[in-house]
Amino acid sequence: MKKYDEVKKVIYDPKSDDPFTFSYYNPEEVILGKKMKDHLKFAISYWHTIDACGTDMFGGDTMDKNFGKDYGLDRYKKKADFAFELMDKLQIEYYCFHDVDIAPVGKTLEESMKYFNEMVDYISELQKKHNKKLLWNTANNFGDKIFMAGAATSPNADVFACAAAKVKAGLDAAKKLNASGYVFWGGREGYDTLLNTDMGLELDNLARFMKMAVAYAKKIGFKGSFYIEPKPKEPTKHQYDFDVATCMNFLRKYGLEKDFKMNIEANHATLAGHTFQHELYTARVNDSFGSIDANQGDLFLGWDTDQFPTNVYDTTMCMYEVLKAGGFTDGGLNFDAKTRRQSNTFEDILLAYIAGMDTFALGLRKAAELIESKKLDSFIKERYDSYTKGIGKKIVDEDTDFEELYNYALKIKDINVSSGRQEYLEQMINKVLFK
Ligand code: XLS
Ligand code: CA
Ligand code: CA
Repeated sequence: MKKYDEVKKVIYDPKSDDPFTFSYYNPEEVILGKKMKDHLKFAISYWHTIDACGTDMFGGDTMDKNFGKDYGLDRYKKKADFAFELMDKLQIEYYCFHDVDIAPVGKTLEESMKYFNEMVDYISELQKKHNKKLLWNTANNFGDKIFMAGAATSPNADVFACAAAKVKAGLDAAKKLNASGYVFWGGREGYDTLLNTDMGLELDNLARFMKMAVAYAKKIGFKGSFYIEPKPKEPTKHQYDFDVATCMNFLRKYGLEKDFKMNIEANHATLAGHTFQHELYTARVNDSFGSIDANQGDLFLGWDTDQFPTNVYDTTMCMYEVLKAGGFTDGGLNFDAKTRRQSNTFEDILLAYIAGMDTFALGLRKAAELIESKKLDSFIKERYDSYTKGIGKKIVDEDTDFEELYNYALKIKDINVSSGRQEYLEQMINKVLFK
């Protein structure tokens, strides 16, 4: 197998046995009127790819991503160089980061901001040189011990202020780097026990925080999308942004539903007891589909393992939803995924991204086939046909009431609910996937 440095650029070559080629991802190929690269809008996650070294609860690093012996800013500059070279190799156009991913943390908040701003300038140059774009950035408002009881939902107002300072700096960076979006993932915004929690105040404060972020973005002219990223648990026992439906309820309560779209992560969907498709569909019917964190969990473990996506069934149904939602606008597919602890070489990073990108490319091809065949659409249309005429049409048109329905129902002679044909439909999907 080739060494990392020997792989200059991963290209589409479906007939090749070389594992450092794409078998399904052909960036310029047009599918349903759009190039694959524009359908998929792949991004690398800086935290997993550039920083994470394999540490888990039971053991330390299995990989070295220090890039030499330098400390401080020099090391972070080398990391950034590596990130942009990796994107070139993989033909990936976008990236995503938390503030602490790209710059060292200082002894004070002021020092951290200085490092952060210097690295934003450095990355801004790399972005131009390599012709890359920032899909979204965010603040790590959960790692430091001051955030142990939350950030915007902390019982301590000084913590709220520090969190706000970090998001302000992040929005300034988003504006400077021309990001397409900014993400709010709840971090430690949740609770472990209600015995010490004022849930009403915490939720009100979270909304106040988000309103201030929206106002500041407007003030500085940041035009990207704001996303909220649902997750049911981890790190707290109960997160306030549990799933898409819970987030929608929160946003609507505080009048924020026009300002935020959803960034939906596959592994978070399954942690919430939903399928990935359920979360995407819920966002679509609530006009809140925004962006995707592409990964997969391990259902046997039940925690947030952030694995690279290799399940074609899931990526097919995901891309089906993306196509149904009209495709990405500001959003994209961020690989919020890390190589397994035992996949600890730089070659593994390339192989993991190739697997993830190809799995999504294959999913896109299959989803396009499903859409073009119209089989699912016409089955569903027929199943709900009773709402297109007679009393059903009156229900849909809101042109009836309980009295009319009472009189109507009493006269019905025979009700025949048609078969749901689940097995037939599952077999139909298999034929599209495996023929
Ligand atoms: C953690 C989240 C996080 C967000 C960004 O589980 O996935 O990485 O995507 O803060
Ligand atoms: Ca995520
Ligand atoms: Ca995750």
